Amino acid sequence: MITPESLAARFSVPGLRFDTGPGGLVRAVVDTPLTSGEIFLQGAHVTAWNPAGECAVLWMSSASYFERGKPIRGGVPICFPWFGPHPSNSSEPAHGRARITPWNLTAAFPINEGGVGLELENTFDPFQVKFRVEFGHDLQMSLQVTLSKFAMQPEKFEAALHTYFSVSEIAQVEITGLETSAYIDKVGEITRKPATGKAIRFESETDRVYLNTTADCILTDPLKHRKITVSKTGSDATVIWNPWIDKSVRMPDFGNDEWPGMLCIETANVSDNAIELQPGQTHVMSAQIRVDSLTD
Ligand code: TA6
Repeated sequence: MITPESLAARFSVPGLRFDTGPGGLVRAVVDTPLTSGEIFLQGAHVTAWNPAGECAVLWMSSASYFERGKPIRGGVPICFPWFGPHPSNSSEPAHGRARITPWNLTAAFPINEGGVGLELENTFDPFQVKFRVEFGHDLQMSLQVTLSKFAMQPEKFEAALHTYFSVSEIAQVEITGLETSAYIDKVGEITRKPATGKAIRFESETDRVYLNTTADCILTDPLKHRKITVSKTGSDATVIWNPWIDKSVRMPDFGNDEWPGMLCIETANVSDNAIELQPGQTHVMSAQIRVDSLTD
């Protein structure tokens, strides 16, 4: 049985402790002069990260489940080995099994001047998966996927770091970086649309899969006097989502009035950009999140 005590006995790093969070789910908590954060073993799910002096960067729903086998709403859900509904079996969970399964903590270590890094591992046959997170002045995450060398054939997977960001007011923010990317619009009938040539602003439900893009995304939030840069490697798709009013009401683990305070910028390989591995081959997708003050 994995308990906070058994983890504390194995992993001793300045600024790192373990406790039992809501729903009895075990989590690691980081608190140093440089940064704070938390990650649940279930789903290897980052639920908080704040560089020193910054208000909450990641968004969490006040209505989130914290139950074994149910996804946590907010932070950084890991969608793997498929994205969205299972392609052929509706009884499978949306966004794959990774985010609702306990992961094994395999390493914890200090980074730079007061950060903390953790590595977690899991197996979703025929894939072995490692998730590495570094809580520091920036938030760095990487998802390493290896197809078992005993696999009998190449296998495809989809993955997303489904990051929820806290924003001042959805109508007051914009996202730049995707102006030249075509996208799949998932609101209503799923359609492929050309690049808009413009920054993304939110006026209604928005659910877009931008394809063939390695671009940084910049979320500018004037009322919070900050911009958040999401950089990535090993990712060719970016998903942008805000549920707006009606979809929020349909989600029991999402407060009806929470939609103006959040949006998702998801570092992904999905749809046309799904990854195919040969037996024994490894792929790494990473995301780096940085917060800068807006000079007035
Ligand atoms: O990434 C956007 C999306 O695929 C939306 O379609 C919406 O379903 C969202 O993910 C949340 O999915 P979840 O299964 O966590 O409710």
